[in-house]
Amino acid sequence: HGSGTVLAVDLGATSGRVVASTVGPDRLDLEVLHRFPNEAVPTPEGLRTDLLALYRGVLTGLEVAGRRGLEPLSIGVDSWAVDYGLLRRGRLLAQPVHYRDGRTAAAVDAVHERVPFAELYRQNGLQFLPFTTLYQLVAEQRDGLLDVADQVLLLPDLLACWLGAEPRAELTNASTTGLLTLDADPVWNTALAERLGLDPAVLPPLVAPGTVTGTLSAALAERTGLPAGTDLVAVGSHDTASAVVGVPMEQPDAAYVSCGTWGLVGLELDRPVVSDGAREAGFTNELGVDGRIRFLHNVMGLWVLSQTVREWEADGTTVDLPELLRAAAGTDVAALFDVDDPVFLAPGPMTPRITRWLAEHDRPVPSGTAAWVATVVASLAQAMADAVATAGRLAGRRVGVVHLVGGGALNDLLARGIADRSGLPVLAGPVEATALGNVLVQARAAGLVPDTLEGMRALVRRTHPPRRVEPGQRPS
Ligand code: LFR
Repeated sequence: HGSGTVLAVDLGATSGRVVASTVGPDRLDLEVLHRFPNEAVPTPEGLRTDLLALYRGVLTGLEVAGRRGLEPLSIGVDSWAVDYGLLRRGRLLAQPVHYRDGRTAAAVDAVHERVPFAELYRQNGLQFLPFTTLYQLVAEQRDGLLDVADQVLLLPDLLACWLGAEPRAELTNASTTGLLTLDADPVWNTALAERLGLDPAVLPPLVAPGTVTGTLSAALAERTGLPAGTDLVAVGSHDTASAVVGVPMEQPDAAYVSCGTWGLVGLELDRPVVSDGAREAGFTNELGVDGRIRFLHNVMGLWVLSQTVREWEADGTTVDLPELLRAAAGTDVAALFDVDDPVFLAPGPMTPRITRWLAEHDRPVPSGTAAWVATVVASLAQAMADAVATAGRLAGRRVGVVHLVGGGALNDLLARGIADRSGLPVLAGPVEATALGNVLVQARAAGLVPDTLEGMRALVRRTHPPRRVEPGQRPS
């Protein structure tokens, strides 16, 4: 294997970045070329994703790469799941609706009337989340918007198209639509789509991660200074699929927590688990790279903390989060709340919702910012530790270690909370697991890294060794 450079575009729920990585036999460097915010826009029509701002961020990142004289072998795009753009004859019809928009409420009932949730779960294996693409599409249908669209493109596939790729649906993200079959060789579930009144013709051809879907357009090569003909590679385009590629798991007893805005907590399996127990526990079977199953539960994640901090900042308080986390570490937690309660899903102030939840459950309400932060982080850690235990129980696996990757790996209070509450060692890092996973799938397509996920994860372990936190360990 030689070495080479690739570019990863990684759009998380709160920020996006363009990173360059040079990959070789013992090398997996990562440099963030450009980072930009991802802020949903509350419009009179509802909550929208600012796709143009994201695209501008991507272009700026590619321009930085061009100015540096980088000659990447390829570019790959990943983003949060489920959201999409509606197109007609290749043109985007409207700003994409943001998954936190409440418009699916009526569609959820309509879908479950036609296909009861238990049956839906047997077909697509997805935990109930009101924003799963199929509910969004049914809402769109009821609003008449699908009448004019001839194609639905998931956001990373749409952005790849704008860079020059063919319109495709990459499998890992396609699995979050709820419209894929659960077979070993998944295909669009056209029968399900039709039962829901959706025309399957709007769904683009599927491609597996690692497929070259086009080359950077001539116009963009010229604009950015990147080589004409740079390949566009479909990666694990669901950010969580890429993150799981980047988790340096070694043994089958490893669980993972991919923690950013969301906390995705579970196991990597060879086959889906769609038992009644898994359905009732809210466990999802999303497709991973190489046909692996991401058997996991969506925990509300750092969203709850970041919205809390935002609320204080909006009230004029200056918040130093690292300082608050240190103060929180020395604070007793009087009560936990259920971070998974759907009341915490929508944007807006958090402490009033948490206060109401605690009052309704006869639990004490924290006072002072440090006690609040301690309560939020402990509640998150508890939900994550519970999900690890449930995943092991449902899949019949003994869990011996928990990997914590993503931005949450920087949060020592969270890492210790998960270790203490699960009784398991936590291996924290890499923080940029998603970008690494994106990079690795491109590097493999170029023949730079081993063929297997195990080989790629060994490279992550050697180049980005995680930090070990034992249960009961005091802050260092
Ligand atoms: C994480 C994530 C989750 C998905 C949620 C909404 O960024 O992709 O996996 O459930 O965002 O798309």
